[in-house]
Amino acid sequence: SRGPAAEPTHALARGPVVPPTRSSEGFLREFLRELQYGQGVTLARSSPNDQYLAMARAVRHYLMADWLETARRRREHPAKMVGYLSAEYLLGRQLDNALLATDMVDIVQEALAECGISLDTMRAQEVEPGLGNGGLGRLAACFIDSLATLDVSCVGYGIRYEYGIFRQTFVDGRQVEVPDTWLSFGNPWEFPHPEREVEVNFGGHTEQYTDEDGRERTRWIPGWNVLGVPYHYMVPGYQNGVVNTLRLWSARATHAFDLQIFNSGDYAEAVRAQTFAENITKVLYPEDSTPQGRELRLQQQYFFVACSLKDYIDQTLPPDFDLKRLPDQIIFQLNDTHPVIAVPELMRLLIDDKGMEWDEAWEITQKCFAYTCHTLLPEALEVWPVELVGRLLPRHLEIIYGINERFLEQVREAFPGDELRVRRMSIVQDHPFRAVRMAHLATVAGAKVNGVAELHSQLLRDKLLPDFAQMYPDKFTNVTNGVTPRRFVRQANPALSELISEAVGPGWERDLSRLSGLESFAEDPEFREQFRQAKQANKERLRALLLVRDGVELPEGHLLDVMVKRLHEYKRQSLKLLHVVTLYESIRSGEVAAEDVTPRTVIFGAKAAPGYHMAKETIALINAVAKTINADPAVKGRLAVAFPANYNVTLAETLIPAADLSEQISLAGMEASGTGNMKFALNGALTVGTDDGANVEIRQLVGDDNFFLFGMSEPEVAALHASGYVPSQVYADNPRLKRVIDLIASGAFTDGDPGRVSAFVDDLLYNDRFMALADYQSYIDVQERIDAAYADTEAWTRSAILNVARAGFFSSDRSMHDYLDRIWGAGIRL
Ligand code: BZD
Repeated sequence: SRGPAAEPTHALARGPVVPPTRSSEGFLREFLRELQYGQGVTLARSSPNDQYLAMARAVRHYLMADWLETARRRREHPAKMVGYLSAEYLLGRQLDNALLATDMVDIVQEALAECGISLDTMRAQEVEPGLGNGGLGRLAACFIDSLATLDVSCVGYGIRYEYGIFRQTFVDGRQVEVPDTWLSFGNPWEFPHPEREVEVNFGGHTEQYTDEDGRERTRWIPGWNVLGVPYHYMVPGYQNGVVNTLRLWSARATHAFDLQIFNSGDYAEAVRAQTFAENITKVLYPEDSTPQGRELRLQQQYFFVACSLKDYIDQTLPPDFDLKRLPDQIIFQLNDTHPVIAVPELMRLLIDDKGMEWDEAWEITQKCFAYTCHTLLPEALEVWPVELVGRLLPRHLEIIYGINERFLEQVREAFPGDELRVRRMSIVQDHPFRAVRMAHLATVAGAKVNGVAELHSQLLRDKLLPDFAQMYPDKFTNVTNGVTPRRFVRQANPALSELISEAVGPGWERDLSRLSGLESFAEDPEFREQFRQAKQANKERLRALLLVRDGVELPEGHLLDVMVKRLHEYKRQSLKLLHVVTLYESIRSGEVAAEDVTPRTVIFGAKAAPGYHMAKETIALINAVAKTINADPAVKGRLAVAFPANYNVTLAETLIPAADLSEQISLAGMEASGTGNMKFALNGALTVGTDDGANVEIRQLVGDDNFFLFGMSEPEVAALHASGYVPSQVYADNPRLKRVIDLIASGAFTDGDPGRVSAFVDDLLYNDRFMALADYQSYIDVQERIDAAYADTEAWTRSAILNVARAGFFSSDRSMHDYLDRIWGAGIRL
């Protein structure tokens, strides 16, 4: 039951939630109260962490009335809701986001100044919640931001990992992972709700029984269970009075475990059980593209979707709700296949718990889910061994078989006699081992299936799931990704934001199409000068940060060439490295005079999955090359390489606004979309990129003159594959490339030790799965054009401004409108 036992008698207790006064004095009062009564310290004795926690809580007060009011409004006017199911949310720091959403920066700055505290010091205290690997997790964070800003009813469901993505350090240039202890100094942004805990079952077996009406039924007798405790996070819209909720689940041992302690007297054994339960949400898996099929990961996936469905059905819907109407109330968006086990879970709830018949349950289920695919790499598609699913979730395996049986009947009906097709499409594969193909399950169950950029959605239909596209042509659609302009322009780039506001007026943060108003300013020399000054200010801010953060001294006046993203062979950091070594070699060999070279600093940022050997070798080689080049007086002032460790959202916010050149150089047909590419364009960097993912759309919008395209197109890549690609031949035929690879192979960057580079070199020469060598010459050529283009300052600035003016499409607000139009359908109110 909720609410007080008796009607309150005092007016204060009856009244609405009163937000604190919006003034620096009002904030000061909240801050000091939190410091003294919350933290239990005086200002004089408080540490920066005390101050940060107190001020974060004080900021939170200004969102609370809106949060409660948004929840009340959504309860009283029930519109269809989006349940965003994602195993990852790469949120980034919360403080600035909250200050911006409440428009409190100036007020807070003034109040803190009265205490002798700098806002920047407070900002630096926060450890970002790194509950994601990369693009997929960051996309989820952008989407919930946009849904709040658009006042769409949405709950984000996910996992509260105790340890997020590892902190990357370098030891002798090699990546060493350190646990991310983001919770160790306290987390002022979350609200635990232990009273809303739910039970989640695992293991055991199923049995048949006959119910009172004589119907044959199945029940699941679980072997063990854990509790899920929800932690709520505020998701504020941008200065619009809306605050949605992100609900992250944390695993606890059940009370049954406590009882075992009591009964068995074996305390140590009982504590082990406790630890076992809590392991489920202990750590984020750092693999971003090669799922390892680990039992704990399937436990995580089932844990969070079981918690979320149960929470929604039992706690969010009214008690007497008729579940036939479920599709009118909610659409669960599946962020990749990670939450797909929710499909058999909903079937189980409807059939076993609510007594529905299969066909009715399936009709409902198919309307409640939609699936977003984020990859094109076949090895990234999740499959779960049947043995494992059967052991962990025996009832779900039966339901999956039931879904598959009926589905394959339909395939046979639609394509009689085509047993090969039946085997290709089956949700359960036999080879190379019996396993559940989660993407097939998602595609069969989902009302819609979408890719994340036009090209990706096309390739999804043509190459990854062609049989399904043939069978269900109307299921497939595209929604091109987007990024939130609040965090990635307004917050990350105040200098540019001010310029934009002066030029096109206020409000562009919520309607990014207004950036088109900048178009004419590209022709205005005075505006161009101001634009350059903003870029310069951002470069200086980056210089200052890297100096204290990494002890790195960036040279001044260089073209800033930035490649930041997860380390993966398909993204081709190796190709960028070949370019760096090419520049170096051409100066060293005297082929070009140092003074004729456009001064350039190349910045890398990338984490490698801890078990991904080649990716870690690449990191070591980048660091080795950087060390050699930065120490060589022959290239001093002309070429520098920096690789700050632990690239994350926080670093991105300073790095991206400072960049001149954005590296988006994946092999065409491999990068589903990319979202960093959008952030760079919106911050006035020019892109050097292949015709891949959302690069295609960026180029179409900003225009060929303002984008540096190179490399093979996807059809060309396919043709080269088909005709047989021999990288060693490319090497043999290109003297420049040969010199570069030979230099690396000689050990010139590894203290004369060729052994440390042989894995890298051999792979390029004899494997090169992602065809870096095939695109090498084209890449070198385009980089030469870039050097020349950068020398023409006015033309470069003009192009940079046009990138900003024409990139408004890449707001995640637009992505959300597209999901509403193409996937979520009517009934979701704006
Ligand atoms: O998703 C990325 C794609 O590689 C990008 O092209 C795309 O822009 C973004 C957003 O759609 N995919 C991921 O980031 N994938 C993962 O992080 C991931 C994590 C766990 C398991 C598998 C993949």
